[in-house]
Amino acid sequence: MSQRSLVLLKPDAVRRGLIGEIIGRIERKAGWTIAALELRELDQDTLEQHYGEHKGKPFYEPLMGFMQSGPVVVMVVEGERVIEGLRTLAGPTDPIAAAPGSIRGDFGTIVRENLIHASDSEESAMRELKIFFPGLV
Ligand code: YYY
Ligand code: MG
Repeated sequence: MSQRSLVLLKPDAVRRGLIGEIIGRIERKAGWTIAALELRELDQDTLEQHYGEHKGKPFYEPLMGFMQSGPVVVMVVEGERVIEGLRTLAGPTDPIAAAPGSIRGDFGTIVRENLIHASDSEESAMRELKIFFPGLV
């Protein structure tokens, strides 16, 4: 079942020089391909659409600030069960709870600075792909 997922490599990943490391892990998964890739600075409006489900939560405003603290790699990854697979590759939201071997488990300590976003369901993927790549879907 081929799918598409929206992936963000967050400002901490870019600042720390981990783009190559993270993209390398994604590229090495059999049959997965990068369908789009761009370095972008995200504006408030785009981020409000993307993280709308979290509006009002205590971490929302700091998250908005963090996501605008530097450029982000915006990607579309395509392939077999890529939505679930990327969530596994990333690890759980809290990097300290994430297993070594996962991206968050290997490189993160702080929840907000957890390096990567990947769509959590087909519905989220459709919604997020439209926000970041309106011409693609
Ligand atoms: O989908 P995922 O990124 O794993 O987590 P979400 O629960 O959707 O939260 C989005 C984003 O918000 C998370 O990647 C870090 C940040 N965040 C936070 O800073 N503090 C929390 N307690 C929960 C989430
Ligand atoms: Mg999420």
